[in-house]
Amino acid sequence: MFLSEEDVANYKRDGYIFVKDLFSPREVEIMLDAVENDPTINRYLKGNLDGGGRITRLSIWHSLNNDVWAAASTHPRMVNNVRILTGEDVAFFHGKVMMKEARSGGAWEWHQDYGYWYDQGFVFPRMMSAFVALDPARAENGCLRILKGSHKMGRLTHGAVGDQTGVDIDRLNQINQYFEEVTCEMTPGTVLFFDCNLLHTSSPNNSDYHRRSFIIAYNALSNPLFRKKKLCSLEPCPVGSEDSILKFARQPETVGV
Ligand SMILES: O=C(O)CCC(=O)C(=O)O
Repeated sequence: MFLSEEDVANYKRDGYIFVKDLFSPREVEIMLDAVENDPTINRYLKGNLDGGGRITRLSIWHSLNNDVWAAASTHPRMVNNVRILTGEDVAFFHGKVMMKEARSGGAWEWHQDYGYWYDQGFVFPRMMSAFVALDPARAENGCLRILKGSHKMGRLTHGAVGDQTGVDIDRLNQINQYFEEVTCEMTPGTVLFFDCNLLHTSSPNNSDYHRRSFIIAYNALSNPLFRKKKLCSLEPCPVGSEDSILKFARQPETVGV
């Protein structure tokens, strides 16, 4: 479950790496149960309009609480891989559950995460996201699409698109010919680790299938924040136990028939 030197080299070259089945079906089942029943989700829920006027719903928080989301964010399979890819210790920045419900979930415009985070005062782009598929993610239900290697351009200019922050579309139309577009179809439990300057987007979900995911953002400990309001922890992300997610099971294990 831990990434090799070759994986790290591929991540640096491409700006992303998939780890298939990083979380087990049972761990995913517990997280999906929490999407539907954990009050944290409703407490931090908000809706943003995409460029086409559709709502993208997400729930986002900036601290580790006593819940399954903290267990997943601090899980050794997660934190140790983020440390391996970053090459140093990391802090937890935020966690968010992306809803992308069947027939209603809106799009995410082309952007780099550092297009958002730069303005929050992070000095260097030493940051990454770990995208955990909770439902099967496919082209038809609006899975993530990325431009392989685009992180190497550094941060591009971003502006407002609906309620979102999107990359300058004229520039995108000029540069996209230089990169391969990868459609990130993922099975539940698979994790996509990606660099904060990797360009990515997703289409609306017009299908009959939800495409929910949990995304955790981490910041390298060596990356200072110059704003007084510190949205990100400055401490090393704690590392939990191997069975930490299972402790949040509310229901008996589903027995296959
Ligand atoms: O979940 C998605 O479709 C897009 C998410 C995204 O772009 C982000 O969190 O930066």
